[in-house]
Amino acid sequence: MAMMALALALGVPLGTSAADPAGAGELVITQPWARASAARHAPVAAYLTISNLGAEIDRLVSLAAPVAARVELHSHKIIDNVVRHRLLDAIEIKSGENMVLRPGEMHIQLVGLKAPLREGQTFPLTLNFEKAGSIVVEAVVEAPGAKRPTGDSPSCKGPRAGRCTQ
Ligand SMILES: [Cu+2]
Repeated sequence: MAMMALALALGVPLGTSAADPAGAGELVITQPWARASAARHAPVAAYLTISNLGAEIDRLVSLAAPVAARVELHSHKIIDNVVRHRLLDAIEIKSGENMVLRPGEMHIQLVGLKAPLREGQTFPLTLNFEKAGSIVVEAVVEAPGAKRPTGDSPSCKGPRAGRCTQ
């Protein structure tokens, strides 16, 4: 109890502890959002920003969402006027870096949607990092062609944040 009171007094989030190894991963995920489905079976892209406040590099190695059969990391390049998406194994986030996934660049692809995503709904998206472990964020669905999120989406702080909506 005394420990909890101390943690609250210091503003330390519960669920993390002072005993955690320093620099083992301090990742902040902000503004997770996705585009609504344009057609019933079309894949949908999702975007977010990963900030590495820790002292060490970390890697986003896989993702999952209950709304889709598969969640992939893609690069986005235009070659001979054709948009090419390439599957990435992982994304590295260096210490102090903000990795921004946004339309026309690196993105998350939701493949095999179980139902079309509708503007205004939210869904949990799990990011699995090599060092920080799993972080679950609640992604907000924006209009089909949206270029950016309309409002402040919920964000989540690692390394062991679990499911969070604040
Ligand atoms: Cu893609």
